[in-house]
Amino acid sequence: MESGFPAAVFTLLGELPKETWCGSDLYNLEGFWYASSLLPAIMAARSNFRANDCDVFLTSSMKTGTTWLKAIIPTIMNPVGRTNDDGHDPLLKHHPNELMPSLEAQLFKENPNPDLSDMSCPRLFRTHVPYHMLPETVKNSACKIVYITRDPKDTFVSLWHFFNSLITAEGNDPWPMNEAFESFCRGVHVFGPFHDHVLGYWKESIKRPEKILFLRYEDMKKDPKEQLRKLACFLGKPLEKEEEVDRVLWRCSLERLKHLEVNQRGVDPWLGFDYKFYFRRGSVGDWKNNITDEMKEKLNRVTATKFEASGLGFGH
Ligand code: PAP
Repeated sequence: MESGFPAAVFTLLGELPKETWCGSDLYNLEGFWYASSLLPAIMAARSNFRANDCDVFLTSSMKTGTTWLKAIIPTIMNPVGRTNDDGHDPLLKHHPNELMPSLEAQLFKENPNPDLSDMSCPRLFRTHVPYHMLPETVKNSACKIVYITRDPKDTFVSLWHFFNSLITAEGNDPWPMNEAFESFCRGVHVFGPFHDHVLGYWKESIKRPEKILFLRYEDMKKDPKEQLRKLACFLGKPLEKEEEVDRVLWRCSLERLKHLEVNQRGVDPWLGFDYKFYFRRGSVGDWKNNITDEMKEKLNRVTATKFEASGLGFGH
């Protein structure tokens, strides 16, 4: 166990509901499931992180297109990203995870009170925690929150591929897809339930659209230029010229990032995951190649029930 975290955190872990998921333990705190390795950091960040008005937070449930935005947001915010100086593009040497550090998986993972004083404005962060679990100053300061979500069927398929790749790369047996699917439908998965996660941010984004920008992966794929312009305006960095829009999209494209050496050979130093597993097909409707009609119907029913009356929906 990490030193520096209050003993009460570890006592609490022992008292929380627990389920085994993909070979490890998840704990349920206030209705959401968390990996034991991240929960102390999540709780420390919630208590100790202080937001600045200039901060930008990228938030998401897992596997909804976060890595795309982890590349796009720093590219928009960083002056180098807006010039034609491709040689100094930070993405050449850094996986997008390194450009938008995670509160729980990086900054607070080893230390409940990290010194962030050397980070300059605008500070860029990401987190997978649900809305209610965000540090209070993130919710109440003027910092911006960008949320991305995706059709739950494609999210599930992406999640299964990612974790299945990780465990099989370590020589373990594949993760049975049926088992993963049943857990997902019950909301038992890391940072789940997916639908409650989406609803939390969706409701806030309706109340405070100037504070939270709610994006969908499908819209990004369908009309990336329009979505990029909307995002850039929201962040106060409008992209005026067509060529700037094209450059940002090219720099952050899956095809480009997937083939960069850093992403083919690198390993996430905080989580130990191969960077290559963050880049796969990146298509809309890949669930059709992976799940049965019966599974589709079941997950669509869960989605319809959960999102009923919310105004949220995903194509069937
Ligand atoms: P994370 O939650 O662990 O950060 P996240 O990036 O949200 O993962 O999800 C990975 C998905 O985004 C993958 O989808 P797939 O499994 O359906 O293929 C991955 O391919 C896709 N992805 C990663 N980078 C990009 C990108 N630059 N453009 C479009 N899609 C991307």
